[in-house]
Parts: sequence; structure tokens; C-alpha cells
Amino acid sequence: MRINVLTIFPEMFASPLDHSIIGRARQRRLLEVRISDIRDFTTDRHRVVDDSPYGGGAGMVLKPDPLVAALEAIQAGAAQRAPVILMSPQGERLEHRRLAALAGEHEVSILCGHYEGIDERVVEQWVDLEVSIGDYVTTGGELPAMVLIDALARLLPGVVGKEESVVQDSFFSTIFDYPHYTRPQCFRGHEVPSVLLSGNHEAIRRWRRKQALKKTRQQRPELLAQAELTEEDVKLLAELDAEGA
Ligand code: 4FV
Repeated sequence: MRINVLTIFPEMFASPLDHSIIGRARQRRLLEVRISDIRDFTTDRHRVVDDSPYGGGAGMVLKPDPLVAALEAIQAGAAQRAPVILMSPQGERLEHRRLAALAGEHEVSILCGHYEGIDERVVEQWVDLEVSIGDYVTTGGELPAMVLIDALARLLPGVVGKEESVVQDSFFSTIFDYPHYTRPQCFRGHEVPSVLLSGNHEAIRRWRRKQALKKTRQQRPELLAQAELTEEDVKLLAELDAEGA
């Protein structure tokens, strides 16, 4: 997959996408990330990318010209136009479902806003999808873009070693992942749950599902309401009720 990133701070992407799973995916050509500096598409000698807002008000707005010139440069010669994603608090909340859909794309372009945002004509004419990573405001679209790239890359075939660990992920099935433990068996007086030391794989599977349901219900009951629960899940939830959990 190819991901084009348009930003006025290309240096911010220097390191975060060079390590661990994402770094390896890029080395193995499972993922290509191309960073474009929007400033390279300005035509004035001061390489100006922003201007004051029409109608007055605080802050600056990213100008349409260099943004569109950068987008057109990326799309020039491309067989088909790659969907353009704008990272913005006004976008749809980023969820697993959308990431899974994007993982099926051959190429996407991500536009990183900054300051008060970008000229709305670019949003209307050139943006296919606005995405928000959450109901708060960041200083720029760069970190949100990295979050999207990281979470998306994990869903690309071959990027995460054991497919299993993607499938059992939280949100893959709208139920949270189960709690994880590793050595030492006793840490500062806190023991690992004995079932995990039992070697009884059926009991372990069942305990993990029960814990996943318990935490999902505690933290995000709306997710449980959306989930396709098995008969066993219903039994486990009843047990949790009986245990007052
Ligand atoms: C954001 C978000 C976000 C808004 C003004 C950048 C900032 C500045 N992007 N999810 N939440 N963007 O706050 O994606 O341009």
C-alpha cells in the first residue's frame, strides 16, 4: 500500500514511522509512505502556505493554492485517483471499521491541517473523507495522521507477524482484548491469576473471554450492545452479574 502525506512539517514524520512494526513493513515494501512538503508547492520566494481568515478572527488558514498543487502533483500520472483524507476534528470518528476499509485501498493521500485549518474550498472540492482521532484539538494534523497510518498498517497483510494477534485485537470484534500477564508470577505481592498457570487451555480461553466481556461492559457498554454475543458470552455475562462484577 502507498500512503502519501501532505504536511508543512515533513520533519515530524522523520522518526515515528521508521521503527518496529511500521519500520519493518516499509523495509519489506508492504507499506510505502511518501511525505510531501506543501511548502515545495508554493510559488512565492517566502514559500507562504497560510494567510489570515476572510471575515476576520484569530489564527491563520492554510491557503488552497499550494495544497491543491501538492495534491495534483501526487495524482499526476496515477492510474486512478487515490482517496484524499483530511485529518480534522470535524471528521468522522476514526474506528476499526474505517481502517479495515482503507486497508483495501492501493493508495491513499492524507492531508495534515495546521493552524485554524485549511481553506474550505479544498475540503469541498478535493477531500473525499474527513477523519477525527477524537473530540479534542491537536496543534496539527501530523500526529493524527501518524495514528491513522500506524493503525492502518497493522491491518495490511503480512505486517503484523501473527495474524492471530490482529484478530483478537480490541475492536476487531467490538469486544475488548483480554488482560495479559507475563513473568514474574508474583510481582510486588501481586499474583498472576492461577487459571493462566493451569495449562487448561479451555478454562484459560473461557476466563479470557469473561474478562474481555467484563471490561468492555465496564468501560464501553455501547460496544457490548453492538457486539454479536455467543450463547457462551450470555452465560459469562450472567456469571459476572451473579458475581456482582
Ligand atoms: C484533529 C483531530 C485535530 C485542528 C486544527 C489541527 C487540528 C489544526 N485532527 N483528529 N482531533 N486537528 O485536532 O484529527 O489544524
